[in-house]
Amino acid sequence: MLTYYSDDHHLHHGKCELIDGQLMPCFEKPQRADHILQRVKDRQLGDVLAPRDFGLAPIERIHSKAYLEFFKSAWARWQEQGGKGDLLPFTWPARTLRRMIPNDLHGQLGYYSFDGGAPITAGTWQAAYSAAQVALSAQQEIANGAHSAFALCRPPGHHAAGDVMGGYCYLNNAAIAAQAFLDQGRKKVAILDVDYHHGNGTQDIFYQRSDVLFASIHGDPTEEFPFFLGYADELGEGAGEGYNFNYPLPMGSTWDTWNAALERACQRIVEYGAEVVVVSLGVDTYMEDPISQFKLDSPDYLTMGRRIAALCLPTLFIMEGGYAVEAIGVNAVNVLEGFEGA
Ligand code: Q9C
Ligand code: ZN
Repeated sequence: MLTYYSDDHHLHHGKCELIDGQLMPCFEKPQRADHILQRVKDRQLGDVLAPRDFGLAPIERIHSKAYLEFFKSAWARWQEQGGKGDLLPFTWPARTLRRMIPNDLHGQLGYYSFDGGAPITAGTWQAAYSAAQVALSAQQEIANGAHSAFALCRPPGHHAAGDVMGGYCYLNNAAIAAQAFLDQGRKKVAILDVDYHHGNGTQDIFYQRSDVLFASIHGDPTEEFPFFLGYADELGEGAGEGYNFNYPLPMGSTWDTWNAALERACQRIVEYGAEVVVVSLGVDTYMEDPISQFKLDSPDYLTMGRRIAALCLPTLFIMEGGYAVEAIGVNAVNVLEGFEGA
């Protein structure tokens, strides 16, 4: 399997996030992708290629121009104001407030985000732009006939909606790639989101559409981030009704529970008649993940890959979360090796 990868992810390295009332070093850090790349090489998974540049057009199929313009220029505006640290939001248009777009930088930052987990730094735009190009390059590989490809993306994407960043995510790499398949003539794309967290951004983007089926296995949002989306009764809306499937699982879930949900998700994908599968590949389901509460072990990821391969569909793997940095390479590449039947 070919891997697409860009060193540009190093340009995004946020300092801190707020957890338990304390500023902690960001869990979403460059060493994550470095470890995965190392494992890809150690296991000789296949060649590692630099992305092509498909420009902004395929990104604009998912994200609004206003959002992209804001994201692209936010750091320069912050510098003009003499800003020193990372750019982080602190006020959001929550339930009692109006959804205005104010003039002020921090007002706009609140408008275009849903949490304080997505810091904008000097290189964040370039890193996120390159991650989207990595996803598009791997997508192109499959469009050209490959059975699978791996987009080693960072920062991740599945929490980002059309004009909202959050949860370490800015551009929704999986959604951008799924849309590219459709724009090239495919009619039915399935997105299987195996990250520990619900892919709220991806769900929102495709919620009213039947050309993308979204299935997500994740920590029950009554107990876990992102809290406000990802419940089992969210089945899609309008033309999208019946094309969204959530499998929230209790804290502490082990492989057997997780695997039963995977089986149900795979059945939906088969019933749908998907032509291609995009896997939002988070490995924060791992038992030693520092911010998550599932109990998958490293060999389980081989089994996961094998089950996904049994769908017998062209499969695009897009990297999402996973914060047990030492193990993330083994776990992510195990899915890919399991898929390939290793
Ligand atoms: N600083 C992904 O796995 N945690 N995102 C909330 C606030 C947010 C995880 C703590 C977790 C986001 C792609
Ligand atoms: Zn996650």
